[in-house]
Amino acid sequence: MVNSRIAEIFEEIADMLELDTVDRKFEVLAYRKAAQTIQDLQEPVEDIYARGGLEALQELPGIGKSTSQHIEEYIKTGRIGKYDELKKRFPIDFNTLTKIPGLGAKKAARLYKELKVKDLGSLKKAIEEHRIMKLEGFGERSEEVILKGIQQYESSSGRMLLGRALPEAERIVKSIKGSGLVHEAVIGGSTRRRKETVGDLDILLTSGKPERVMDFISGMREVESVVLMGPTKTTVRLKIGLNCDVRVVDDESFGAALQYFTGNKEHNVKLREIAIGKGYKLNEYGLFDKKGRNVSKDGEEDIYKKLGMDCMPPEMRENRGEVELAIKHKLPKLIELDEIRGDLHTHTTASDGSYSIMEMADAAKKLGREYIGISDHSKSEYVAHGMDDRRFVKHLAAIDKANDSAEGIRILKGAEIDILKDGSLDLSSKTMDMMDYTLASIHTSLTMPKEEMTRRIVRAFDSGHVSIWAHPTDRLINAREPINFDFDKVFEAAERNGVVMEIDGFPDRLDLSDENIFRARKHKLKFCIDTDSHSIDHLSFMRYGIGVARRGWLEKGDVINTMGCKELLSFLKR
Ligand code: DGT
Ligand code: CA
Ligand code: CA
Ligand code: ZN
Repeated sequence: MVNSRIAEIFEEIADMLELDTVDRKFEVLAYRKAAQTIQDLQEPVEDIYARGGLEALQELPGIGKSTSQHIEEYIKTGRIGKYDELKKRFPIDFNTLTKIPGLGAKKAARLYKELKVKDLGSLKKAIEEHRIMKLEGFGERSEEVILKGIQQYESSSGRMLLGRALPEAERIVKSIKGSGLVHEAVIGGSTRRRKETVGDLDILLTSGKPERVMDFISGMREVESVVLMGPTKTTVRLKIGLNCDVRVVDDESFGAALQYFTGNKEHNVKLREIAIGKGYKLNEYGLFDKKGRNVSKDGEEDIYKKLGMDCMPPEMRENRGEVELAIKHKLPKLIELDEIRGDLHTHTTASDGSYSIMEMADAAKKLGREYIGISDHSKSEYVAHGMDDRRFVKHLAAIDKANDSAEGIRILKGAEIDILKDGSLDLSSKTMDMMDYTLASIHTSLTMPKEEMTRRIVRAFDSGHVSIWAHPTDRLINAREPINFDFDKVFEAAERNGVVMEIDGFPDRLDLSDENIFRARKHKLKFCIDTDSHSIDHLSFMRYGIGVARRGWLEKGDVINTMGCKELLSFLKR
């Protein structure tokens, strides 16, 4: 997709500008901001340009005169001159190298200058030959760190964040439906189960004209090439760097095929065994009785019913005990997106967000939210313009003022407060007491040993000033490992102090993860599903948070932001 490519180019321009001998910090920041905006757009940037030209582009946050001209240039010519020029000076594969944990643009550039390392291959060779540890300021330890980073990069690459894969799958399904050639078009596989990363997309269709459908698909603008083309099964390579399997089945096989292409393999195997035990045969074409008749033509629920169980939501189909519960008719009633009434983790221009308090509130209202909590950073997040006590007091007054003039939405006073290295919090109690609630989170010293990290977190909770623990493990999917701490000790401290566990819906975070939600559920803990929005476009990330929560089997009653505002405020006051 053009959006991702332009965002990538802007990021790389920023990487290269950072290497310049003169300080170009502001330009660098401008390109990074522009990259973020383009990446977050909900529609193709070509469409915005087609509608309103350069002016429309410049209305986007962080897009200025020169970045809008670059976008125009890219749309018209497929190139950006400035990028090509810089690339001549730095022929380095930044896109890959900077994704390796432990290796930023600056280090990559030094490795190029001194060792002619320009891509992953030459980097591995330099490590093998121990040439990096001989460089000044690198040493044996950084060679190890880079090596570990490469391993992490290689084991994770190939799986795409759900936050990128799902919108792409939805666009594809929409245009397939628009072709008029299909009866049904649905997303299956891990995307339908809302797994945090996706290996490939699986799309299931029913149609009387399978060959014409396959032709249509190979010509779609999202498609880069055809990997494999058959009359009922096609695999295409998408421009965003993901494969997509498309299968066409007959109408009467639809339910069985959807069942087959949704549950993970272990779930499906278990179901097939149960089918055999009941004298059936289950495969992607149907549920067949002893006489070979397809007895399930009424969708996937019917298959589960005929096998003697309730049909569970796709997010549960991972063979984690759901089949056993379904047989006993004891499935939980999972939380739904429309039960969410507010969002408690959002940033504004007061720290590192792109929009004002009022703009965020208006956007949240449009999504049907009844309240929005503003939670900007505290002072030790200085790169994010975090605020000290003095600035916070003014900022809280600004929230009050915005709240007075806001209609149809309540704006709550919060903060995202750093848990410092020793476990103390980054704001005074007096300032925290002026807020409706606080988020606390860790952003620094992430590699502390387990015991020390556990003490740090427990001490923060025991202060009695933490309402919600934000993005608890601090992992970034495919990019940064989670912090190391004793789950049981920390969850016990949370229980003791009434600290709520956040499920951060930001696609790179999804933190707590589904597995950690399972761990947390062994304790008496409540959860809060947030978006960690830095822009109005991020407010819709709530659905990813809901996906994880459902994969962790959470119900409405487990999640505090399903409460109405009044009830929530009295809950947070305890
Ligand atoms: P992914 O693509 O790695 O993120 O994960 P999935 O779950 O989408 O896996 P994928 O694309 O290999 O397969 C799509 C669906 O097909 C998946 O939901 C399970 C099903 N499936 C794949 N292989 C088998 C198999 O050997 N037996 C059975 N019963 N089902 C399978
Ligand atoms: Ca798949
Ligand atoms: Ca597949
Ligand atoms: Zn944070």
